[in-house]
Amino acid sequence: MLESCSKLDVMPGVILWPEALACAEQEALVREIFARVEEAPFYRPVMPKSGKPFSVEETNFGPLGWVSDISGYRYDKCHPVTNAAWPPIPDVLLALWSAATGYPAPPECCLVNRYGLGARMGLHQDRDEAELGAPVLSLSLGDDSLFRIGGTTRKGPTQSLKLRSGDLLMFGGPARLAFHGIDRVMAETSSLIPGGGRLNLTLRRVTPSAGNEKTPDQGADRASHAPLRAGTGRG
Ligand code: MD3
Ligand code: FE
Repeated sequence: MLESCSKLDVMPGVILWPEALACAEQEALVREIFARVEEAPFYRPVMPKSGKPFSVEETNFGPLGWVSDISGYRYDKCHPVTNAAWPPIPDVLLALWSAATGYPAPPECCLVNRYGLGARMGLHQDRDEAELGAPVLSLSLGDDSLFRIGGTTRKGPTQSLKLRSGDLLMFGGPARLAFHGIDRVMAETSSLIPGGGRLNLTLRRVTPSAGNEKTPDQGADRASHAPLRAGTGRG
């Protein structure tokens, strides 16, 4: 997987594989996603404290799901509406994770964001994961979108990148704590998703893998495996 896909260095720590999944693979994955959504429906999270609703709807696959409610952000084993365990992560995504990241343990969370008309995601950092040494892997499906990424502080320059259906992005090393967001989605640029719009799937390692934990003696150095191993042997 990914062997036949060209790879672009976007900025330090960010690698893009344009069209990592072919059209038929995207269609098959969308069917798998919507089968899982039957048991883990999309819901609209709210912001901590303010209770303001997100413009995206979300669900998760895998042993842990990222959730947001009035009390805060956290990873949870259960869907907040059904209270059921999240469905498993589709195999094709597990294969992309190991091919792209080389991380020695599987992702624990696949957060699914659904962007309908006018949905966006403001600039933010992803730092709710205890394991910040693992990269985050993002797959875009459906309508094109305008993605923005900056540095590790909220102010400062940003770069914009158009993301198309099937594009795979990896964020590791110096980019793992970069501020990023989705400025807009270009409506009706793809017919992949039933009902239109865009899906983004992010694969995350939440807890350190065995042998990669920090101990009092062995601090951050040992916890960080080579974050961009996917860079070896391809492209
Ligand atoms: C850079 N999602 O779910 S994907 C998110 O398209 C999120 O739905 C956006 O930001 C989306 O948190 C952007 C690209 C992305 C995802 C996670 C990252 C970039 C990242 C984590 C760390 C650094
Ligand atoms: Fe994010």
